[in-house]
This record gives sequence, structure tokens and C-alpha cells, in this order.
Amino acid sequence: MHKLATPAFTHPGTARNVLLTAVLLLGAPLAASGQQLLLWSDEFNSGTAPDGSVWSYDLGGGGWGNSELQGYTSDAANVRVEGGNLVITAREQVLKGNRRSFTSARLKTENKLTFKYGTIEARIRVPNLANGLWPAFWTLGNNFGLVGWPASGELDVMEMGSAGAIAAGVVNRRVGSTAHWEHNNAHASYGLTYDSPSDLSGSFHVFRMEWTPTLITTYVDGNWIWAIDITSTSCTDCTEFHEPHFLLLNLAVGGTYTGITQASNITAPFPAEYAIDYVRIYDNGYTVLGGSAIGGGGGGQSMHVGSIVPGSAGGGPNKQATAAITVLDENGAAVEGAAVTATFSGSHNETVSASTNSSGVAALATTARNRSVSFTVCVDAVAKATKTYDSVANVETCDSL
Ligand SMILES: [Ca+2]
Ligand SMILES: [Ca+2]
Repeated sequence: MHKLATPAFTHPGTARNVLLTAVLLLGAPLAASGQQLLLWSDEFNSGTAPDGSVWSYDLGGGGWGNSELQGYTSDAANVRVEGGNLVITAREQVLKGNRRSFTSARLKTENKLTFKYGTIEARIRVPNLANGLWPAFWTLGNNFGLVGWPASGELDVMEMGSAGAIAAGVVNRRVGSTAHWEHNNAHASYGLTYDSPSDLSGSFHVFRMEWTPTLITTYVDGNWIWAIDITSTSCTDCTEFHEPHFLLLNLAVGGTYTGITQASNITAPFPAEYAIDYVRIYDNGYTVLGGSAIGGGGGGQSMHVGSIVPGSAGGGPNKQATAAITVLDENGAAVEGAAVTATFSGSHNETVSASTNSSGVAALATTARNRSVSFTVCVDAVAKATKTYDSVANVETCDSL
């Protein structure tokens, strides 16, 4: 749970449990998914610095809303690619009067690589966390810059180094996964932890998040950590988890998650290296990629309809029929700027068109209005100068409400 750039912010502690009754807790691990198509990866196998077309940095100090002690830099001393890994190094400097300061790095794919749904996987080696190190592999909604936190939504696939883990003597064994979102204008969250039987520090382990339109589940080395039902009936006000997110990787020093906010209480050995062998995104049948790194909204040659979500807008006798139609290329990437034409029939009878946005979604609405809303909508055409419309590849062509 770290995200915002507003140093004065503190999490409303009372919000944490409010939503538990509304969230279906899944008691049993789900079966791991079968073979999935790799859509994107960064293997960190070349170069000496992270690929700037994918990664950018959050820089500076100020606590990051969590009383963290480090300042983030993009210096090679704090972030480099070496030996097939992305390596984030936390360092300390002892100043006059034994005053200690810390530097580290925080990388993100904001606007460059986004994803909605999918299997997100990273192979990670954390350092000895001792007291005070807080590594994380997590996501924020890509609308973070517009709507802020927690309305952007946050998914923590992996966090380690919590105060509870330190107190229990399992700091290098306990992994936490948590969702944060906005509910009734307040912060809501739900998380669980998993205690590995063996020390996870110093060796590589695979952390994975399975994110579908109904369920988010996390694993470490195939062991179930946590799940949250994100259907609207179970997780009300959770539109955050049906929007594109971006990735973050960072190693914090101190902070409220660790329970340590005084530099003198940090006992972790420095320099401390947080290594990531790869980050991969697999298609789980729902995945939509976006962002500048994958060709400004889809680098593929052809496009098809990925999904149709029929709905309505307005009230009383003035209800419009609507459809959110997603267009993807053959790589599963969102296609921006495609003109989608579709015909509504039933309570509303009209052919309308709209262009897809950066998430590949065309929001169609009839000008026709009716008191009842019961219709079928079928896609007639998808057009964009640089791509061919492969209607045979459509996941669906018609849908009804
Ligand atoms: Ca919300
Ligand atoms: Ca690698």
C-alpha cells in the first residue's frame, strides 16, 4: 500500500475492514491456469539500464504518503540492468552526527504499458529484509494522474517486510497481497498474507496475479496468497478493477507498512539488492494491453471485436441504449482510433458509430430514447486506415440486454 505523492496523507485506518462483508472471501485455492499466450514481457536480458520506452521513475522523498525514509533516484547506483536482471539497490549514507539517509528506486510503466485483466508474473529475488526493507510488485490504475488515489485502484501482488511479519519473526517468509479502492468516497482495502515454509530472501521466486473480470488471485511459486471477487454484486463500487492498470516495482526503506519510521531503527544490511529476472503478461482470454510501448494502441496488422457490453443511460422515458465495444489487434492490444459502427434493434432501432479510445473502447449510444430497454446490438463494421477488420476473429459480434 504505497502510491500517492502527497506526503501529508495517512491512510484512514478505519476504512480497512468496512468492505469485508461485501467481499466474497474464497477459502480454497483455485486451480492454476493452463498454457497461456505470452503477450508481452521484459526479460531484462540486455542493456545496462531499464528500457525507457517501457519504464519511467518516481523520484524524490517526502515519505510517499507512508512515512518512508528513502529518496528515489534513477541513478545507476540505485537501478541497473545486469546479469539478466533488473536490480534495484537500496543504499545508505551515514552523515554527520551519525544521521542516516537512504536512496533507492521506484519504476513504473504508467502510460507506456497498461493492461486490463491478464496473468501478470514476475520472477523476483528479495534481499534480507531484516527490519525496515519493503519491496513491492504492484499496480495502479492508469487514470491515477486524473483521479488520484484510491479512486485509481491499487493491486499489490507482492509486498514483504510488514510490521506484523517482523513481530512474528517471519519477515523473509511472509508475503502480502492487497487491493485498495475507493468506496463511498473513502479508502477501502482487502488483503491477506501467506507465510512460506522457507526463507524467500536471496533466491528467486515467481509471483503471479490472475486477473479476470470476476476474480483476482495471487500466488507465490504456485501457492495461493489471496483472492478477491470483483463482480459488482460482491465488490460494489469496484470499477477500479475493470480499468487498465500499470506496473510498479520498488524497494522502500522504512514506512508505516514496516512499522519503522525512524532511520535509527532500520537494521537491514546495505546495500540491499532487489532483483527482477523478468516481468511477463499472459493472455487469460480477457487481456487488453495498451500504452505507447506496444505501438500507440496496438501494433498488430488486424483487429477484431474483443467484447461488447450492452447497457443503458438516462432515466424514465428517456433511456438510451448503449454498448461499450472493445477492439483489439491480433496481439490482444487495444486499438485506438478505430471507427465502430453497430446497429441496435428492439426497444431502440438505430445505427450509430463511435471511435475507440486509448483503451480500445468505443462508447456507443443511441439518440433514440425509450422507457424500456431491451435490445440486441450487432457490430456492422470496424474501420481504421492502418488495419484490416478480421471479423472472423471476433470474440462476439452481437450481444443483448
Ligand atoms: Ca470505486
Ligand atoms: Ca532475465
